Amino acid sequence: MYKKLLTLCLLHTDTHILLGRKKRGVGVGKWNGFGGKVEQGEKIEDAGRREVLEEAGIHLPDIEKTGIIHFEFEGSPEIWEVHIFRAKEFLGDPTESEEMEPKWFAIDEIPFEYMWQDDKFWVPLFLKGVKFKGKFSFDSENRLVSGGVEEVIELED
Ligand code: 6OG
Repeated sequence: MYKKLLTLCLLHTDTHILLGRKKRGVGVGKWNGFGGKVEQGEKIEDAGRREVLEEAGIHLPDIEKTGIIHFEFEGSPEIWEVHIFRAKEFLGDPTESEEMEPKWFAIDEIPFEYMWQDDKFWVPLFLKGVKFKGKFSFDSENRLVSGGVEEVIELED
């Protein structure tokens, strides 16, 4: 098993979150936050801000880490460690890219049936404003097999 570091950033206002519909690659067609792989030598937070700029054309002056989730996929030797960030301040308007079609969703209209199956477990904690850690296992067809999240006081960098 080896670990791959990824980021996932959600813009969050008092009433809405910004998601993007993935246009290619793993998770195509699903609504998700913005993010991707952390490059060699890059700070995790900088990787998250870079991905939001690349995928949605938005500059984030400041982001806050809210969760860390480990994902395993049946038949894969990789563990994906995804660092989840909240951005409350942002510069620019969401712009469609080759990777993502962005859209604001009211907090009571989040399209969980068109998102990764783990999201309904941790997005409520994200919205509550607490920190969380979790672990989920998926089968080889990307269906959720097991896992869960819990609230924590502190997260490591
Ligand atoms: P690229 O392939 O675009 O990075 N990601 C997940 N997000 C959720 N909500 N659930 C999962 O369950 C996920 N697995 C990966 C991390 C993939 C992007 O998708 C996120 C990255 O932001 C399995 O480089």
